[in-house]
Amino acid sequence: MQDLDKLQSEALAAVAAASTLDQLDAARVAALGKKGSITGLMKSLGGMGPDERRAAGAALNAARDRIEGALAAAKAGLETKALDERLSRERLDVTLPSRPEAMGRIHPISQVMDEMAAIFAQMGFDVAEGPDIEDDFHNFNALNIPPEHPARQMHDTFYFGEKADGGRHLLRTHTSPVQIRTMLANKPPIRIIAPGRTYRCDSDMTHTPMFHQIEGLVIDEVTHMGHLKGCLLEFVRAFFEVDDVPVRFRPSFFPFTEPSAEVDIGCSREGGELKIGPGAGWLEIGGSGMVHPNVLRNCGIDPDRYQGFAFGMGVERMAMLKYGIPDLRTFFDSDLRWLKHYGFVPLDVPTLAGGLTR
Ligand code: 2U9
Repeated sequence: MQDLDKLQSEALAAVAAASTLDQLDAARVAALGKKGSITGLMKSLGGMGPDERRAAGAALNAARDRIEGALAAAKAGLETKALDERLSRERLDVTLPSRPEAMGRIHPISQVMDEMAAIFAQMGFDVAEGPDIEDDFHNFNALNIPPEHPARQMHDTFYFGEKADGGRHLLRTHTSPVQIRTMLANKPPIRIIAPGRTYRCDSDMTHTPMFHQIEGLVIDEVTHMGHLKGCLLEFVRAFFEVDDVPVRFRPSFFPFTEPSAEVDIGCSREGGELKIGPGAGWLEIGGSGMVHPNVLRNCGIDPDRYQGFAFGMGVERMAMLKYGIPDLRTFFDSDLRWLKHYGFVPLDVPTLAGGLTR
């Protein structure tokens, strides 16, 4: 027992010297393990007389308590140190952008639809949406397109099987049913754009079976053709970021508008490159007109009191013109090299104040 002070000092020194949890455990085993130095002294208690054992036992218990206390304190200290080191090593600033760089790109179709929505939102239009799967009424009848109209022929429209009531479901051939649904559900004044996917059974160099349109509709008591032209003029100037784009209306025919006009914008060719702005050339960008009284009537709106205009544009065509994309079919190839070239950085959200495209 004369060794106790020495063994206790050695054990406490080993605990103090441990700089890792493994070294600390080794110090514990050396003193208090099965074959440890203090445990060895505990075993010698059995060979002592009662008085001697009481005194030695108390001294041994005190030594063991002291060593255990030192072990617990050292363990807590080492664990805190290890955690601090790990936290500083693994520190993550969640406010930083992803690294090494933002890899994804926004598809030009999405970008152009966002740009168009930003321009029309500034003019006070709401964005309306509707289902891709429509019926004869919303896609055709309500739009003053009679059953024998060419647009209803099977070769243009993707039809589903016949419904129980004899009607048919179909993939919408334009976004116009969205405006029909809006007029059926709301009273004028109405001022909406309807961007989205449309489908026609047609596929060649300049047609894909799925494409995108953006259409606009304004209905109130006073809106006339002059407002239509002003609205589209404002739009093309903002969209092409050119101040003096000429806009020309050419008389046309659509079943859902009367009068109707095709919309052209001025352009020139400089060394083979197309430039939007004043020049000798004209480019068609869409169609427009005053909403046909029959269409208003079909939607429960009194054509003797209300009137308004509508227009439609193809999104792919607008994207090709603005960003010089030569081939329509490449929009749907899912080619990552193409997307890296023509796509947009996600954080560059188009706004009029910040510039549509920086
Ligand atoms: C309602 C009333 C009228 C939407 C219109 C056009 C003219 C038009 C084409 C442009 C290019 C389709 O993608 S495209 O081929 N669109 O020429 N669209 S007027 O008129 C409407 C729509 C809804 C209730």
